[in-house]
Amino acid sequence: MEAIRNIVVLTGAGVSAESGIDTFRSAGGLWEQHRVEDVATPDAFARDPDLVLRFYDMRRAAIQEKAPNPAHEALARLDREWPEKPGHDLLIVTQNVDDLHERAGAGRVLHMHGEHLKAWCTACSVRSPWRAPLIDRPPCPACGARALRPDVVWFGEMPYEMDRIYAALRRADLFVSIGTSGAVYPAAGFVRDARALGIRTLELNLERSQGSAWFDETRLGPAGKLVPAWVEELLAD
Ligand code: BJW
Repeated sequence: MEAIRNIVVLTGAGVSAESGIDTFRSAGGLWEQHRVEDVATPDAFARDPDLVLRFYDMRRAAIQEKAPNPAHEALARLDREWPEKPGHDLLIVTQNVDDLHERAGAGRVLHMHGEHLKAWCTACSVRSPWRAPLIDRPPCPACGARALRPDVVWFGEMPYEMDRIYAALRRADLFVSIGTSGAVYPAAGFVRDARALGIRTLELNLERSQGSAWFDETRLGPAGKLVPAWVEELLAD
């Protein structure tokens, strides 16, 4: 087997589950009787902004009470110990909008679905660090307009930094998907993109994801156990 030099890791809500953050499709995927697909859309925000802002205010407050778990810590270890030099790299692409990868110490993290701890001004387009509620329509720190929205990617919007993700995939020789159901595109399609590029693919998840059949290998179990074991194995090689 050829040596691994370039790794793209994709993480989803399952990585943060053991930190006490609910996944999207657990408990029937409902929040106060609303499906995530009915709250996380530009149309929902236009129709009922208070409902959507309340949903995000609650989750922004909740993540600030949570701590990274052994899966985040193992990926931070990989980030520290995996060399960054020509022809050798790592990119952790996360669909998660929490900051637990960063709080565990990982640096090479790309938030393709945005971040809870940022607000985006729809008047001036500036994104500002944000920890407080948005429900009272606070002014934008940059322009003063009361036009802030959560800086997250809703259904129908373009995920962030897709060019950088596809460029990393083209260079990669290993694609690892951790704790994601494979229900939401374009992330759900990365495994097929990786296969088409001839990249080895590995899935670490509690149960088989929707795209499981596309992976060369699947390991089933909690991320807090599987990820430290996989990182140990990779660094020992
Ligand atoms: C554990 C565990 C433990 C539990 N250990 N594991 C028809 C067909 C195909 C596509 C479409 C379609 N109609 C519309 C679309 C496109 C749409 C889409 O995919 N819809 C689907 C519902 C079909 N996608 C979009 O609109 C995206 N934009 C787009 O496509 O733009 C056009 C484009 C074209 C071409 C290239 C590029 C772009 C935007 C998607 C935005 C998603 N936004 C959300 C909300 C973010 C803000 C917020 O947090 O509120 O992102 S939705 C939600 O789902 C969130 C997540 O990041 C995302 C993925 O969820 P994830 O992480 O997989 O969580 P779960 O809950 O689904 O799964 C958890 C997994 O963990 C499970 O498998 C568990 O078993 C496991 N697990 N505990 C390990 N302890």
